[in-house]
Amino acid sequence: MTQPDLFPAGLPEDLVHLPGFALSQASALLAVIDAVTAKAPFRRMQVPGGGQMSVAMSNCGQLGWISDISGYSYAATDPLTGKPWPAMPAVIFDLAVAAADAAGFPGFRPDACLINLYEPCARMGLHQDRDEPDASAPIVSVSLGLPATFLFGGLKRADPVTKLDLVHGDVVVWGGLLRRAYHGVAPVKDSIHPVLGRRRINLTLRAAR
Ligand code: MD3
Ligand code: FE
Repeated sequence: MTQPDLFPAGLPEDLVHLPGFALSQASALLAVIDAVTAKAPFRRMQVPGGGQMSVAMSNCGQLGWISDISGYSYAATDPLTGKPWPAMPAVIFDLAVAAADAAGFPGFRPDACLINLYEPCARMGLHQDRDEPDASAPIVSVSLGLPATFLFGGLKRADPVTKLDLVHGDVVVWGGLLRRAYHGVAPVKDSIHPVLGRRRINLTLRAAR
C-alpha cells in the first residue's frame, strides 16, 4: 500500500512563492545583513555526529538557531561572541510580516532570523525544521544572490521531492502541513551574481517560541 501523496496536484497550497517580493528592498537588506554579520560573524557550525555544515550561518533577533556537536537549539546568545544576537532590523521584520500577510498568515511575529551564506558548492541536505514549538506559524524564506534549487518532499524522508528554483529577490512562505516536511537546498552552482558575486544569502524567519 502506498502513502497518500502529500501534493497530488503539483505545488502544494501550503507553499506560497512570491517572485521578486524582496527586490525593492534588496540593497537595504544587504546593508543590514552586513551590519549584523559585522557583529555576529558568519561561521560554519558543527553538527551532531562530527561533521561541519557547508553553509555558513549567523542570526539576528531575540533567538538564534545554533548547532554544535551535541545538537540543535535556539539561543538568545551567540556562542561565538558571548553576546546577544543583534536585534532584528526593521527592514527584515517588516518584509517577513508583509510576505506572511500576502500568503494568508496574518499576525506572524518572527523572533528569529537565521542568515545562511552559501558559497559555490554549499548545500543543505534534506532535513525537517522541528526546533520550533509552534508549527502553526509559517516560515518565511528570502533568497538573495546566486540562484538555488530548493527541494521539498513530504513528512517522510523517502517521500518524492519537488524542485523549486529560486532567484535573487524571491520570497517563499511555507506553512500548514509543509511546515514539517523534509526540505533542502541543492549544491549552489558557481557563477557571479551582479550584486552578491559568488554568494547566495538566505534569510529564514521563524517564530521560535
Ligand atoms: C520546505 N534554509 O535553514 S528555509 C534552514 O535556503 C533552511 O537556506 C533554507 O532550510 C535555505 O533550515 C531556507 C526553506 C524552507 C523552510 C522550511 C520548509 C523550506 C521548506 C518546510 C517544508 C518544506
Ligand atoms: Fe530548514
